[in-house]
Amino acid sequence: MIDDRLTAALRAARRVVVLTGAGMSAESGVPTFRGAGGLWKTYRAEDLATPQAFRRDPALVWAWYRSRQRAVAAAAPHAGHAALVRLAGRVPLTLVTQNVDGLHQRAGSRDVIELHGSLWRLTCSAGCPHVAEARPEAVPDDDAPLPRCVCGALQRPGVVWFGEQLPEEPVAAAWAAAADCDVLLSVGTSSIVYPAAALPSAAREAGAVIAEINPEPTPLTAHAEFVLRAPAAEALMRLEVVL
Ligand code: BV8
Repeated sequence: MIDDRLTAALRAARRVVVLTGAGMSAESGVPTFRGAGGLWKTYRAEDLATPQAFRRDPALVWAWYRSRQRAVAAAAPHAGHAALVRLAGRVPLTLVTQNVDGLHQRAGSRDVIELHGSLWRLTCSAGCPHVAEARPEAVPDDDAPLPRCVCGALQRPGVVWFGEQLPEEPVAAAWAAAADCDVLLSVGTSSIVYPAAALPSAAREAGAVIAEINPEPTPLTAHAEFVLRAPAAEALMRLEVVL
């Protein structure tokens, strides 16, 4: 299952970047965006994950994010998250995630680079610097009053919506790591949302080899030297065995 050349590349790596997507959370029971039963199957991204959607109907957008907060609060990190924590003790690993659910951190991963923000962060829709943290044990009901910032404006989910710039610091850290890595491991992402989907190209340009863990092919597959056609937990635990 694990190509010896991948094992050798990981063992010799000065730095390994792991990029995760919603598929990394799937085995925790958190629905992906585009897969069967995915979130975008029920809703259209542009109807919910955009500033326009929030301006148009903040109550609908908050209801969607509150339902996702409840789903994540009820979920637990799986064996793949735990394997990744242990792998970080064996190889110099930088973890970059597109996920906003915080499951990597709950599993014990540290210094997680969150490209798309966090489901648990509340920021000000009017742009003031006040940031608050949502409490997983106390997610408000869908019809509860919408949260307000200390400045009086509505608070919004602290995630990156379509059409919004990604936060500068995480992007700079992720691209610096990709430019300096020997292996980039893409786990559980459809590799279609940019600029995150461009991170593997930055690693390849710097001479890294690409490995993809995904039960399905993606646009990255053709550019990956190694493809582990398996769910994240199984593949990451197999990697842990050989490293
Ligand atoms: C930007 C946070 C530019 C919110 C997300 C038209 C208008 C506007 C923008 C665009 C446009 N056309 C293109 C764009 C750019 C756009 C984009 O890329 N769109 C795509 C759809 C084409 N990008 C943006 O808008 C970005 N910003 O470009 O700004 C700009 C420039 C100047 C000035 C201003 C702005 C912002 C993108 C971030 C959007 N936010 N999420 C929230 O969570 O609600 S995106 C959302 O999709 C997730 O965050 C996730 O990160 C991302 C990608 O999804 P995946 O993680 O890959 O999940 P997916 O369901 O797609 O795939 C799951 C995979 O897992 C599958 O492959 C499946 O096979 C696999 N899997 C399933 N089970 C398992 C598994 N793998 C392993 N194990 C398993 N068990």
